[in-house]
Amino acid sequence: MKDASPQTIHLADYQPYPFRVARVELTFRLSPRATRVLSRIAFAANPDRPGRHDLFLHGERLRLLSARIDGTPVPAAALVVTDEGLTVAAHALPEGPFLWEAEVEIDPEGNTALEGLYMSGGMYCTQCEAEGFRKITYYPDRPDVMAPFRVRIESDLPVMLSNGNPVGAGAGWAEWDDPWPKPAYLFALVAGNLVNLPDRFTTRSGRKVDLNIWVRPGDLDRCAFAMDSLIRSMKWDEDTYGREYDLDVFNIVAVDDFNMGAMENKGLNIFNSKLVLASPETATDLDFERIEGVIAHEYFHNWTGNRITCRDWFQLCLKEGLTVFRDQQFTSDMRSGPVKRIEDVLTLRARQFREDMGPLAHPPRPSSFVEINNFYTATVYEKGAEVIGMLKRLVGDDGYARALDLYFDRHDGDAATIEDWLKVFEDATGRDLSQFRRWYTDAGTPRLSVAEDWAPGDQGGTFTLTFTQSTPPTPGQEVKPPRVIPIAVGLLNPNGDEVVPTTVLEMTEATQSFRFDGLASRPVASILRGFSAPVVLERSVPAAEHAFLLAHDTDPFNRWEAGRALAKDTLVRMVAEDAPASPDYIAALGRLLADDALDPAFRALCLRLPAEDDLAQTLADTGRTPDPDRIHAAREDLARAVAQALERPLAATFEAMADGGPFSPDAAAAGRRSLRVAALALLNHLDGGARAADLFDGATNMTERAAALACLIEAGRAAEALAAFHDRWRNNRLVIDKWFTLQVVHAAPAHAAGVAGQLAAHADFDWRNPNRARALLGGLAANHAGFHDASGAAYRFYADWLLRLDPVNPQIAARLSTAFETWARYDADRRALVRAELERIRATPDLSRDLSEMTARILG
Ligand code: 0A1
Ligand code: ZN
Repeated sequence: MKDASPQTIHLADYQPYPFRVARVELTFRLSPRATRVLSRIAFAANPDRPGRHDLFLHGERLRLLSARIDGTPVPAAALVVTDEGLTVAAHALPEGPFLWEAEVEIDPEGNTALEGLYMSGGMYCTQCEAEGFRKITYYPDRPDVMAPFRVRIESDLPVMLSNGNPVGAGAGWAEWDDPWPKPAYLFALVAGNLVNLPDRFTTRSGRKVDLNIWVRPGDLDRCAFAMDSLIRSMKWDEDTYGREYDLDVFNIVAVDDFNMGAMENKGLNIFNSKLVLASPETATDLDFERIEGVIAHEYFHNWTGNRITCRDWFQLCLKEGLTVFRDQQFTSDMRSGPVKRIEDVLTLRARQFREDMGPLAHPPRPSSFVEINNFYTATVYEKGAEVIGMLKRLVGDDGYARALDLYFDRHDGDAATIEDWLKVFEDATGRDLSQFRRWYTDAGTPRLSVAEDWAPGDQGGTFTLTFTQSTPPTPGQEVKPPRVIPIAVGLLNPNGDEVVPTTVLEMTEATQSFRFDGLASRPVASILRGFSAPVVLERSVPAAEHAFLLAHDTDPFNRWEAGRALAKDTLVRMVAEDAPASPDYIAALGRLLADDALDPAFRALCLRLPAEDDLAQTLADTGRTPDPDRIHAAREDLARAVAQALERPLAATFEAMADGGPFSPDAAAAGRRSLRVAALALLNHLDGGARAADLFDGATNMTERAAALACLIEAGRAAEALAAFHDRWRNNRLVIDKWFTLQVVHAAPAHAAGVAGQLAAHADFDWRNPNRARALLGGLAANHAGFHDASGAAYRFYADWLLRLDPVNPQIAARLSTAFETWARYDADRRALVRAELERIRATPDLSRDLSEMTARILG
């Protein structure tokens, strides 16, 4: 909705809602352009807000047909209706409990923003988080107002679903009852011509739960992996957290038009179809892993989010950080712990560090916002999870388990806060967490530097590590007091044996020293093992020490990190000093590649060169202006140098990792494929796409076929393959999304905007579909040198599309605008080009609240 003067909402202004809702009954008469919604809401005074109050109900884009209180129409003089809701004057309200009844009309087909009730491929579906319910009916649409819901759906569609348990159905109607009080953001309704994959789960106390995955008729053969993931998630949450499911049915629905990944509505999760549908031919291993993780994430929300929800949207990381942490633990248990940790840190650095170091930096628990949809960020999700990981490290596994038991006991049924969360840790463990709380309230990524001192002695030597922390200012937060930082450290002696196993040092001061006595010789320190805190470790050690750790560290994360440091060192020197690729780095990589004792997935991660955006950030951090073209060239040069030096072992690996047997999506098989395609990507620099062409023709799974196609695009010989790929998959939207993305991501930088322009004119570019818009625009933003091409063509193209998307789907436009968040890193010419585009966006009349907040913050 257009909003002339968007208001800033402040955490400090929180007040409880003046009324409680005892019960909600809704009837939906579905019709694409004119759905009728009848509501009956039982209100009573809230003792936490004494006094007499007006009744305010949120409501947007609703046509109010009638409103009654206790059966009597509300007098016009007592009712004020605005674009944001309605108010009934206190004097028109009965003194005791009362029943509100209203009828409204809404237009699901005209709802292109995909918030509230909308249509996707002929089916009705809803998205109510964060504030979509107010587009369905008048209601106190805030998470601290919780109530049981009963829902009746009337339509001639064969499948009609809502939250809770089914309580009745007949010709043209179905009724659902959800006994668990919930906030409106967890409401859901789906109706359409759907088919289901059914299954059954018996909980540990013996409750039989009917499970269903609902999809469009042609998609039924691609649901099995999602169902398997759901069953494993349910079992894992019982085994690991003692959490059991609490309804008779659990439904998942896949929809093609969805703004985010998925949504945890009580008993009726709604998913972006890309996070449900998978077969070996259509989904990559990464898709399989994401499906497993997101199915788990949404399921885990049943306790961390639904049974215990958030008091207000400032507390979003209470449910999201914890649920991400839980889904990370799950994936780690299902697959490889070390590989998962490396993947998570790669994502954290690529998304959250980038956010934290730019104009959009905010704390995991922000204290103000204009549009809450703009705060579903990497900081709230991923950093929110890291903060919980640190808590667990500080209080230990037992302390964590006790605190979580207390959290579920004490707060079941509550709308809770971060303070409640920290209090259970304090009460369960006796620790004072007042300093730790800064991780929630302060933005920015701390920098941690370290000095080493070695003093030999008769009784053995003393090794001292002195750490210094500082956090650069972020918007609105100039001064950053020191935080508690758990620093996991291990010490190795020069022959590679571990002399001090992993120890967690607790840093609380700005500068602090830690001593290790009685050592026979000066050790090599392995610092921040397992990435024990989300900080930037600033440590300049000789390349030989990184090589030593790459060969000997017993901590798999730091072993990988050492290789990464070598790769970054050589790349930075190639960019900044025109240095040649480091032969030492390449030799170390060769030793790793040949080490068959190492997990193939781990070796694949080591072969993956640092991303161009990561290098740009590193250069900017060290006071240099990143040149995207030079960065791109250096990365290509390094890949070629690695391929030349390691051609034989890479070729042997490529062959050895070929899949003989039937496809399995499990971690071991996926790890082999990831190593195979990592080798292919390097060899592609030597063979001009020859191997890729063979693999493209012969591949039996999408991981290999998509990797081969990417190589062919990079080698400039993909025309035929692209046509064949499109031809084969023209009816599969998810695969065609990949076809769009691959072409822009792998386009030569100078042509990226041109390629994107041609694709935008393609008949399949259905830009109103969020996945398709993201496939093309997100792909362009991911092509670092292409997006930042000096001509400014990509900036202009991208801004044009943001402006086109904004009136149709503001949430998507606002999310995509984060491509510009790093603009201040670059040279004056590029900065001027980006600024001009952002100013052009800002000056556009009727911009959404979402996009106007984002452009204002990015411009700073
Ligand atoms: N709570 C969901 C994500 C989600 C958030 C917002 C949405 O619309 C604005 C939709 C979904 C999750 O964490 O999975
Ligand atoms: Zn979530």
